[in-house]
Amino acid sequence: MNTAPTFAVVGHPNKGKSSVVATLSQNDAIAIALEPGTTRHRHQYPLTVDGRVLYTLVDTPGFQRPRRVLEWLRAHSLSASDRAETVAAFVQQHRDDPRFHDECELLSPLTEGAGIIYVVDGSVPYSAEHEAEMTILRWTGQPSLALINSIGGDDYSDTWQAALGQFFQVVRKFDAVRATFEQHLTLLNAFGQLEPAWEAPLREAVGHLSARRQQQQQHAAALIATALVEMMAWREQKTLTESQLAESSRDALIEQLRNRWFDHQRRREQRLRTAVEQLYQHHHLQRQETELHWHSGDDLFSEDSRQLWGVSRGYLTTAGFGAGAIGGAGLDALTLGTSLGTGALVGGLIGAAGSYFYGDKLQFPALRLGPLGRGLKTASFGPVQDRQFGYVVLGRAVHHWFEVSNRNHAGRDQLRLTGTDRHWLEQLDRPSRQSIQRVFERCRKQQTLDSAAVQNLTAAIGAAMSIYSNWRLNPP
Ligand SMILES: Nc1nc2c(ncn2[C@@H]2O[C@H](COP(=O)(O)OP(=O)(O)OP(=O)(O)O)[C@@H](O)[C@H]2O)c(=O)[nH]1
Ligand SMILES: [Mg+2]
Repeated sequence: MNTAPTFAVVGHPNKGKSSVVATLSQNDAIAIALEPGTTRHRHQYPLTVDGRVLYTLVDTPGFQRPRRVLEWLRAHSLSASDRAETVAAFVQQHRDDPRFHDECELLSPLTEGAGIIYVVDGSVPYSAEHEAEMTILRWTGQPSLALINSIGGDDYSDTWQAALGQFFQVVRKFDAVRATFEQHLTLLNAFGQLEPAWEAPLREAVGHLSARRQQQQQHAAALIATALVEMMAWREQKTLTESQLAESSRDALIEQLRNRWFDHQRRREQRLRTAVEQLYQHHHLQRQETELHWHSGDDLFSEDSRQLWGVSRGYLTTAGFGAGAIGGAGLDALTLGTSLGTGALVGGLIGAAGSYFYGDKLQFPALRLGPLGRGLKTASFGPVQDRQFGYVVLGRAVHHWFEVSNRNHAGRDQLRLTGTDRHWLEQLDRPSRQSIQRVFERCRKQQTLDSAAVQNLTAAIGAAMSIYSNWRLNPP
């Protein structure tokens, strides 16, 4: 079996070393901050897939006294052949010397065999003060790669490129905070070229990471499918005795169940968000998103949500339902049945007017009492009858998945989810549309779902995710 390589990320203080470590180890728990000196000690971050370490990154503090170190090295080296040993001797002798604490921390992993990832800021001009530290790194004799990470807006990468080329085997531009997954893989391949012993393990690492990314997408589709089915089919229920029913006002009962139903849907959507974030190892993500919300007083989504995420009549027609089928109640509100039998669903017939899609003002059907069973009644609210509900939830979920799956683990800014144009889903192929719509209809009518229907739904969501990615990565 191949041994997994280790890379130490080194450089000046505050140039994005920890950001590079976070990106390449896909770990969003690493401290990254504006203040220089954020990283005080070396720390190893392995990247594991299925319990197997593919490679390890070592985060280190920045150089503090490189010229003094170089002076010492020069004074103690007899010839070019003993340079690596001289660096090791320096670390050995200065381990407890507070003046060289940071240098010892960053040089130790190199003396133990780690490869070098040297990080500079390409948005500030090159200066010769870096030459001492670059010389020290060259003395270690380890395989080396330099990354030009631009923190500010200016670009001095050409002069950096020329200077770094004198000291490092490979020089690349790499945006520590915005690098994509593909750029991450490209870097691993470049490292494989540096050191023959690393070629095979890094090629395997690229293979494992790519395979995991595909599995993550499938897993995310399954998470979204499960949440959608639960949300579409959700009913809020309350069992009442006949006398309780007689005492409670019908409006208050509806209000109570309706609020519970909305709360449940919001919480369920949040749970889906967290599950997708965990899947992509974003454990500390700050997210801002408008909650699923409805106009108070009626049960339809706000016009905004519809505009952003709803589908058109044309879409629904091709999903296997005539345009005439689109009209319908928002929520099929309150049903009353005995606690022993299933609730008799009260179909609400709603008049249509005004809204962009079908604009019904929801009216609750008259309360209907089922036959008495031991004096108990079950009042239930839901499932949702608004056919756009599922599309709004789906659109929001796919958008969130896209942002999370493409988010770099060095990002510490808030993830703000705002809407996008709704027409992307309309590129979905007809069989996928039908798979989605079929499940929505079965949930709406409280019919049971077989596993094949859920699998088809998952596959259709997978197709929707690909369309959305394509549309975002290659805008028309
Ligand atoms: N805009 C932008 N900011 C970056 C980039 N890379 C790093 N930063 C910011 O620069 C600051 C320093 O980043 P760190 O990754 O903590 O740098 P470091 O080299 O580990 O710093 P020390 O541990 O203090 O030596 C942080 O505020 C980062 O968000 C980048 O590519 N673009
Ligand atoms: Mg750091």
